[in-house]
Amino acid sequence: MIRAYIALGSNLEDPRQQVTDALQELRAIPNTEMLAHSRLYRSDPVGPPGQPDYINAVACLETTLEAEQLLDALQAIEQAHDRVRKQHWGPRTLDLDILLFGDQLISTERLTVPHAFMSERSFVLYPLAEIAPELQLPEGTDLKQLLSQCPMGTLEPIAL
Ligand code: A4P
Ligand code: MG
Repeated sequence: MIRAYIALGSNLEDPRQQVTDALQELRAIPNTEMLAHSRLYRSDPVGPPGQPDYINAVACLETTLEAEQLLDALQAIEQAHDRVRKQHWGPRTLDLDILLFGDQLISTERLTVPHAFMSERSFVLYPLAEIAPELQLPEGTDLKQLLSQCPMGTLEPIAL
């Protein structure tokens, strides 16, 4: 059993509903159980300007899948949400990223884990801290330390 943390993000076509539906769909992944998820958060877009606000959340899964099998399942959910890949860091109906996969360090063509930008992004760190406040990253950094270096900015929890 591996504990994996998944970041959810959407800024198109009713983002709040996209993320709420995706949380249900994560529960349906085979050989996988959802242990917890954060509230939904609203944040300003990071990346190309002029795109709508994002809704973000983080979920904790327990799985017997391999990391790439979990990525397959996440990408199938993205596809089902009519995700069209256009612009890097551009708007999307649903983005599902593997933040952490146990304490594994993964660097393959398809996967970089821990996720490349997680330690700088308030929309990842604050929802993550809500469900795993004592978390330590694979290389020993405390989540609390990352939070202390990352202002919350415009990020705000929204009522479910
Ligand atoms: N890939 C590599 N590592 C991973 C991983 N740990 N988890 C590969 C998931 N996928 C991973 O992803 C491209 C490829 O990354 C996949 O095929 C997979 O094999 P993508 O989602 O199609 O492409 P992208 O949009 O260029 O990259 P990515 O990483 O999803 O973008 P980011 O960095 O997540 O940025 N602002 C706010 N406020 N909230 C947001 O959620 N999100 C982004 C997207 C930008 N600005 C944002 C937000
Ligand atoms: Mg992605």
